[in-house]
Amino acid sequence: MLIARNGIVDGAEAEVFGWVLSVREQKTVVFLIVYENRRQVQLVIKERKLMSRGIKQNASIWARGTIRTTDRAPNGFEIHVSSIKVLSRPKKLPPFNIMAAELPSLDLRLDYRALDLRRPKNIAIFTLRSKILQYFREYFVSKDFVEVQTPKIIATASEGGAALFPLMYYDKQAFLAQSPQLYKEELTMAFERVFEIGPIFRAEPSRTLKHLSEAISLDAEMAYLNNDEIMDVLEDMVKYVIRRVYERDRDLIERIRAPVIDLPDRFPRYTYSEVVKWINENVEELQEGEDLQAKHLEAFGGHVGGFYFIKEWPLKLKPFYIKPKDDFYSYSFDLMYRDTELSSGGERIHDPAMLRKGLKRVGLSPKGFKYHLLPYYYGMPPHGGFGFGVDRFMMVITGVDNIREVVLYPRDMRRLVP
Ligand code: AMO
Repeated sequence: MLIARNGIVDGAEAEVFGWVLSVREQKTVVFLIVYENRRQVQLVIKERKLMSRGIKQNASIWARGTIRTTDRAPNGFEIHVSSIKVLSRPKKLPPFNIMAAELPSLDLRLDYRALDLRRPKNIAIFTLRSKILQYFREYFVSKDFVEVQTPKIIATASEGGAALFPLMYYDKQAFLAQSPQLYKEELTMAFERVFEIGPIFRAEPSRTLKHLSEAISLDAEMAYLNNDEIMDVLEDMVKYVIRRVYERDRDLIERIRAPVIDLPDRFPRYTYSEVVKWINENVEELQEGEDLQAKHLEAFGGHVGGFYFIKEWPLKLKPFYIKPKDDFYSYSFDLMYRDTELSSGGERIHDPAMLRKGLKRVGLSPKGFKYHLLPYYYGMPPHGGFGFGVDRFMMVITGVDNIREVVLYPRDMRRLVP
């Protein structure tokens, strides 16, 4: 907390509470870079008796002094210290220097995550993450959506049975929610347009750079829109947020050294069949109906470049609630950035008899979905929406190649602490 009387002007008195990022000692002067509220402030100590306080990296301090404006300091000013107190001294030598040019392994950094988060790049990444969440909300509020929170302890699967975390709910079996899917669909009955930003839990035995056991999903669901109109909303949302970041947060982007993303006028939209045809011509033989594998998406994503949609997937590759287009294809889409899937969505079935058929198609029992099927008999509107991976989007925006870098305390197959 910087308290500057009369603002940041040369000669004004200021007080700082913060923690020490670095200490640079010279013969007649000590420079401290202190983080106060995620911003760097340079403190200059010239008085001998203050210099001998033994202030180290990571200590929390209070200081008072006079502001001097200068181009040499971060943010254009430094504080010439007249009094300084250590409020908390590190008790141990840290396992790594948060200012080191060479990074320790991600595993070691995650073991000491709270300390690792003090690295300037991390402070920038997670400040940006917070801003981005704010921009998502801004977008949805401006489009008249209602923000909702749906239960995370649930009784039935939504994305298929395999990837659930079971738990005991008093004397019953329950699960952690894989997605707000069924609730957000039901909520279109009353609210027409809803969105939620919350955790999704996936017990996927995958050890990739893009999968977590607990991820943050931005889910939107809207009544009365068709597949292409839903893609329009998703595309508009992504563009809004990226433009906002480049308008407002250039400093954070620079500190992260993130690549600047080109936004085309329109994200290209390919049907699944068009992609399969391209794979057959350029990569290897692939049958209609087979899922696209990582190597296919790498090749196709490399060919297209940035953002693009793959739409109208075979029904058999999509969950039970997706609306069939015909016997083989569906009204569905994935939003991709190169080879990374950022979002999937589509139109949904709103007829109860068809929904029962959908459940049976994937081997789920309509009995288990009794409470979800109920509202469908009372005038469920046609609706659709998407789930968008916030952590994956952060990977794209920051240019990191491991999803764990953009999550405060990642959860994966091997990590449950801290
Ligand atoms: P899906 O399962 O494709 O769709 O998830 C939507 C988006 O969430 C992100 N995501 C993940 N991110 C990190 N780790 C994971 N394990 C993980 N799983 C998913 C991805 C993905 O594109 N109910 C549908 C959405 C809908 O139709 O509205 C669903 O959950 O970015």
